[in-house]
Amino acid sequence: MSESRSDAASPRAYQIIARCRELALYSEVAGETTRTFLAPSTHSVHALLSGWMKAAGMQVRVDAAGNLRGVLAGEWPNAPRILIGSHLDTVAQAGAFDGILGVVLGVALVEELTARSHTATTFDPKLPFTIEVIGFSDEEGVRFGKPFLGSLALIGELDAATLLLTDRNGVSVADAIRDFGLDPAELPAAIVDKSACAYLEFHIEQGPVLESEGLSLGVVDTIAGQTRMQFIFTGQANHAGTTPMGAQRRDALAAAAQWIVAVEQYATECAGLVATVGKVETLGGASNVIAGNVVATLDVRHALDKVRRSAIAHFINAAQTAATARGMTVTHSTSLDQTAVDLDSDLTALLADAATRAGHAAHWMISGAGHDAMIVARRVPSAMLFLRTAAGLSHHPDENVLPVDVEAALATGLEFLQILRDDKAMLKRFIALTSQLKQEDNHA
Ligand code: HGY
Ligand code: MN
Ligand code: MN
Repeated sequence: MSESRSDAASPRAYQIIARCRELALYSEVAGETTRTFLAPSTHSVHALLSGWMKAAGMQVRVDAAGNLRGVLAGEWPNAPRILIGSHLDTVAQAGAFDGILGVVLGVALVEELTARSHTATTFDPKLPFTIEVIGFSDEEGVRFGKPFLGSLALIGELDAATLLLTDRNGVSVADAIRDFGLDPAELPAAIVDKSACAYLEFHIEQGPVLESEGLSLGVVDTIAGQTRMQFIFTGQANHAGTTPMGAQRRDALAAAAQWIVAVEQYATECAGLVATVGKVETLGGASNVIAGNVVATLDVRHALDKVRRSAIAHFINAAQTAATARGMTVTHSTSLDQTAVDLDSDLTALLADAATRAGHAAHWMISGAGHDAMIVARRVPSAMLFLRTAAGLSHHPDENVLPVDVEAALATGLEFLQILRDDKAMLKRFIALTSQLKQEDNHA
C-alpha cells in the first residue's frame, strides 16, 4: 500500500526538520557535517537541545559518557520510564538526519504532550510514566574505531579496555571524556535507571526500501549483525620505474585490489550479505613507489550470524591468497563483532499498531545499519521506527526526509505513548520483560 506524499505536514514537522538542519551546522570541519565523539562542537549541540528540552519542562544533564539526558518526570517518583533516543555524532561529511532526528523527534513528542497539558504555571501532563530522551555521544565509532560508546555507557558496558582506546592523535577515550569537561569516574551514574521498561528509537531507514514501497514508515524486527575489521597487506616498497613486473614486485596495493574485487564478488553472490572496503591507506605512498604497506577496512553485515561468519572466513582466505600470490604477508584484526539483534516483538507490534492508529502502514523490515537500539536491547525491550529516506541516500550531505514522513512518525509516537498511557497491563508487561532481561543478564 503506498501512501500519498501530499498529506499535509504540521508546522511541528517542518520545525523538526529545521532543528536537525540547524544542529547539522555544528561540525569539527567547516562547510560539512562531521561531528565525532565529544568533538568541541558537541557542546553547542548539547546547548541547543538542552534549551528545547528545558522549555518543554524536562530536567537535563550530560552523563560521564557525554550522553545528553532529558527527563520529563511521570506522575509519581520511580514511575516506569520510557526511553526515546538516538545518537548525536555523525560520520564524516554526513547528512543532517542520521541519529539526530531521533533525538529531535523525542523532544518534539514531549513538547506535544506538555503543550497539550500546559497549565498557567507548570507543565503537568500527569503521565503514568517518565520519559527520558537520550542523545547518545557516539554510535558511529569514527573517532576510536569502536561504535556505540554512548549506549554502552547507558547499559554499564563502557569498560576499562575501551577507555584506553586511542584516536589517531593518541588521545584515549578517557582523556577525550576529561577534555570535554567530564569525569570517567562518574560513568556508573550514566547507567540507565532501573525504572526503564521500554526504548523507542526513531531513525531514517538509510536505504531504498520504504522509498520503493511508497511508504513513510517501517518497523524493525531485526538489526543485522556486523563485523568491522582491518587488514594490513605487507609487501616491499620499491622503485616503480626500475622494478620489473612479476615475481620481483611485492605490490601491497595490487594485492589489496585483488582482495577487494574478491570481497565484492562473494558478497554480490550471497543473498542478504553486504561487505564493504570503505577505506584503503597506502602507508608512505607515492606515485613512483610500489606500495609496501596497505591498511584496508572491512565492514561485513548479514541478518544471520552464521552467514556473516562464513563470509568473514572466506574474506580472510581471499586476503591470504592475494598476498601469497605475491610473496607477501597479510594480517587482520577485528574492532567490532556485533551479533544480529531481534528487537522486542511485543513492543514492535505495539509500535506497528500505533502507526496504524495514526493512519500509516508500517513495513516490517530488517535494518542493515547498526543502531543504538541493538545495545540498549540487551537491558530494555527496544523498538525502532524507520522513516523513509529520500532516494535511499545516507551517510551523505544530501541525506533527506520528507515533512509528511516526519509528521507520520510524530503521530505514531504520540499514539505509541497513548497506548502505553491507557493500557496499564501493557506497561506492566514491559516492566516484567525488563526485569526478566536483567535476571538473564545476571545469570549470563
Ligand atoms: O554504519 C552503521 O551501521 C550506522 O550508520 N552506524
Ligand atoms: Mn550512521
Ligand atoms: Mn545512525
